[in-house]
Amino acid sequence: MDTKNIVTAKAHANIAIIKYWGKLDEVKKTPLNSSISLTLDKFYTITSIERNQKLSKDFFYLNDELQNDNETSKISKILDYFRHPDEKVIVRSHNSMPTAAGLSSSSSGYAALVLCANKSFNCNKSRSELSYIARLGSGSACRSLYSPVAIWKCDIDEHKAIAYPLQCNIKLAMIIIILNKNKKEVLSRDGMRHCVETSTIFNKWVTTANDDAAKMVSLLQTNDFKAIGELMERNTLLMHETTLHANPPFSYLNSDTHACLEYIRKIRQDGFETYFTMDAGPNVKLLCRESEVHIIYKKLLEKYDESNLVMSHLVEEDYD
Ligand code: 2P0
Repeated sequence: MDTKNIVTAKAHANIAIIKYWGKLDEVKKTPLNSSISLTLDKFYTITSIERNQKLSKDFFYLNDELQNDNETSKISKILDYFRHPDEKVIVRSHNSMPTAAGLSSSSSGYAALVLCANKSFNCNKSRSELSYIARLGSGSACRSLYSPVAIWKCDIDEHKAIAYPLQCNIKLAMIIIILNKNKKEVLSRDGMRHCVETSTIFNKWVTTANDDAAKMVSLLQTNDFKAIGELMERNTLLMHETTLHANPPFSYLNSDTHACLEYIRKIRQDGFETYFTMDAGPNVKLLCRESEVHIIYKKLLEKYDESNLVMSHLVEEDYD
């Protein structure tokens, strides 16, 4: 009998245009607000699972580096939704982007893991079940099961939320400006919890973000790029403001981020219509109309080195 087999799956990272920031339930990762994201073709994780009956524990390699017990146990907990717990495996994941630098590698990581486990253990789980399990690893991962645009819709009265693809009538793309490839100092999970617990403007954030998500759903049906971009920027800046009103306050953004935002505002006045967003790190992501992304990329080359810019289109898969 063959004791060894390997299967592989790929999933893409997503960048939120309306941010998920705050949980009602830390274990189920029920969000306090709805979020909306774009699934990017250039940022992805490829994961393989090797089933081998001779193993007595799980092994997890990330970018060829063996991970410690703590990191491996996070993966094992997700695999337990698919397998008999006695069955141990070797998981190998490769990210196309720097890990843990606010470039959403955890979203594609957990999405690739559930897709791969579903195949490896012949589970036949539906995409919405996979999305739910991925979210238990990392909240934003539930959106990476859908493309090109996903919503993670929150029903706060029912204490639940589900992700699904969102209708979008405008062609969008993103340019990532990598200002810092290092691991972030405050993990998004810790920063989020700290803001929920101490930020004096957190209630305002939750109410506004839920309103923003509803508005964005409508705007994505239109061709009003200016309104989409401005709403994304307002939502981003309010999310980052919650960190400044936490106790103690902190920020994911640095002086390079602020200089970049100033530059973006300036080129926008010159007719390069692009809007910024930032996550749990200093890097800046720019929203562009797909038809203008090359012109904006070329403009950015006047200020940034090619090695720090990534132009990304959206993943065009269509899911049932
Ligand atoms: C987002 N972020 O919507 C927001 C914006 C960061 C800023 O989702 O604790 O790694 O695993 O649920 O998904 C990053 O947080 O957090 C994130 P957990 P996750 O993309």
